[in-house]
Amino acid sequence: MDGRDWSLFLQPYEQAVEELKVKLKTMRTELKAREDYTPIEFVTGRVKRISSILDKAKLLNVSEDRLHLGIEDIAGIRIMCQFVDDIYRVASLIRTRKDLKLVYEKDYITNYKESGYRSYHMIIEYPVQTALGHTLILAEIQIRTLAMNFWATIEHSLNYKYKKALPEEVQQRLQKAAEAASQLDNEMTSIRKEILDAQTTFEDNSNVVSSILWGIQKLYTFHEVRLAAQYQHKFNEYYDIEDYWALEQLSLDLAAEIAKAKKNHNP
Ligand code: 0O2
Ligand code: 0O2
Repeated sequence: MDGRDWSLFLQPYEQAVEELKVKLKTMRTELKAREDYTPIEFVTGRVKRISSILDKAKLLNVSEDRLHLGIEDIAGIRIMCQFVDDIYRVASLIRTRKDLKLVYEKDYITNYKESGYRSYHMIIEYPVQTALGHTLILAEIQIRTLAMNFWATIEHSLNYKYKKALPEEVQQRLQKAAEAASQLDNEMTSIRKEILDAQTTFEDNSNVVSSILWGIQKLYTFHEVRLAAQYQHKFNEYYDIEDYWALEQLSLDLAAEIAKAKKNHNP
């Protein structure tokens, strides 16, 4: 090991992690305020421990004078999302930012690792202003769902405990558990889709109801009292049994009647 001043070497990484955490947490707050829903659940970050940096350098054959180039996750940011779709939304928001530069991306969701690991990784170049001037560092942003994070956190701690030599049988069970976590994510996505569809249907239904009631009012203004009463009667009948298909037809017929009445009224 050289006589490197580690606290000086790690300082820009510490600063980058702090800055990126603030920026991404702000993005979360901003999206929540603007859209009432945020694709970001929570953000964490860390600077890799010196022992972990040295272990990885040894594993990847990176010499000590090239750590800043060869180890891309000395600064690590992790973004947790509720749904898989949110991960891609967050990735595209990060891609458009002007305060960082994307170096490359790894989609370990579509191409999950043999271990079962799933996450979306973005390696970025980030400018840091230190007391000594401007410097560029590499950082890794991991984007994952809560289920992916649950799995990765436990798998990481088990691997740590067994010093990365997990018995074959345990590895297989972890692969199965990762599959189950992925199925959970898929199920949550489909439940969410159904809720969103139900919301749209609810809005469509209430639009049909208000358009019929407005139309009946309009018939009265054209003195089509009998017709208006007939439509009111049909509306009551369909509304009572919640037949929205019939209400939609009624709304179309009513629009045609109004057009006719308008013509008769102003020939
Ligand atoms: P917050 O917002 O800082 O309070 P190591 O395994 O040695 O590389 P270490 O030191 O064991 O990492 O990490 P630790 O202490 O388990 O976690 C520190 C924080 O960073 C945790 O969040 C982790 O969720 C997160 N984290 C850990 N490893 C990584 C990583 O490789 N990449 C990224 N991007 N984040 C990581 P806090 O403490 O709630 O965060
Ligand atoms: P730590 O302790 O979290 O910092 P590779 O050569 O493919 O093995 P590489 O090139 O370093 O890995 O990058 P990759 O594949 O993008 O992985 C970087 C980080 O992703 C890891 O950092 C982990 O945080 C996470 N990761 C990747 N694979 C797994 C896995 O199978 N299980 C878990 N729990 N996390 C994984 P480190 O430095 O390995 O670990």
